[in-house]
Amino acid sequence: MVAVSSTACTRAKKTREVGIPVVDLSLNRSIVSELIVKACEEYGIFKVINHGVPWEITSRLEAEGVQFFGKPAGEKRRAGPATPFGYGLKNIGLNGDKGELEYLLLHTNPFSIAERSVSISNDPHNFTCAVTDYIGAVKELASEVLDLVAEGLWIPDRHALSRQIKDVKSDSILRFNHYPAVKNHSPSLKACKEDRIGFGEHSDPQILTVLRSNGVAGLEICLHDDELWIPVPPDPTQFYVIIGDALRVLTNGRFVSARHRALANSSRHSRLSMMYFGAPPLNTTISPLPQFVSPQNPRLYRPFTWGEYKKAAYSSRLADCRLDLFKLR
Ligand code: GA4
Repeated sequence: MVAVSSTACTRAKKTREVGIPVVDLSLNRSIVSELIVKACEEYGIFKVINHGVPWEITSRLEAEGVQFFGKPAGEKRRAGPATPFGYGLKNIGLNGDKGELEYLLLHTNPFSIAERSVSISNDPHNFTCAVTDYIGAVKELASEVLDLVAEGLWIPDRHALSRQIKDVKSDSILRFNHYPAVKNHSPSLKACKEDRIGFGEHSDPQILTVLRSNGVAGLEICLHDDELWIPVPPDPTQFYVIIGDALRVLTNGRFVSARHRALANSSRHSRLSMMYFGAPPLNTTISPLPQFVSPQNPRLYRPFTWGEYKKAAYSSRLADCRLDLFKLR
């Protein structure tokens, strides 16, 4: 089904109604691993249900986010500016990208969370616990997904991928994005929503992202480089897994790292999303795994360390195709 919409204040914009794959983690393991591999090859994103992350852990972290973003602007600024960690308002990254949002970016290192929590919350201990519990639970989910990926791809070492994000020196990140509600909600504002970007088009540099949002829409993905943006329906009780550039490289391009964006909010309600970005330690080499390289499938990327890739990411603009810098052909 194809739905093409245009509004008075935008160029014609195409959207297509496509179902994002849904993977039920409670099903038979070999079926699940096959479904995940297929979703990673065709979409680079899928929804997981029966994921095992307790609702209390998610809702407690969401409450911390709501509390923080509800504070007066001056208080929030105490946790910023984001360089790249901390509180950010409209400025994204270090090279001039902007979006209609505010955010909190945290490294998942426990010491770093405890240190930052002091400028974020009036009850730093509670904040630190909520963040730590959530990271523990989504890291577990991400690791399980990576083990299933390894099984589905017949990677001999079934923990080769999950080990990278479980490492104590892992460079994983937690992000809250807050897209404020639209005040004086009017039909004309709604009509213009497609002109306004909350968080611009990009692919995530890491291995994989576990995304959870409240019930407000906004996330879209672009499939097969074809300019069609597909809305990702919000589902507060479930998680979306998004494949990052590092996993694309490890599979020598067999998996796609989904390009996605968030539209600016056009709702009376705030949109709050929480993303865990699973990454290896900085000195880890990212290189296509041997079983994905053959005379028929020559190596597509030169080896690089995660630290090198991160540096390239922070020297680029959000929409840049950073992986091109590491391509061999
Ligand atoms: C995209 C994924 C994560 O949100 C993020 C982003 C980071 C940032 O906002 O600081 C980047 C962006 C992200 C990729 C290119 C660079 C770095 C902004 C930007 C312009 C935290 C990440 O790791 O890369």
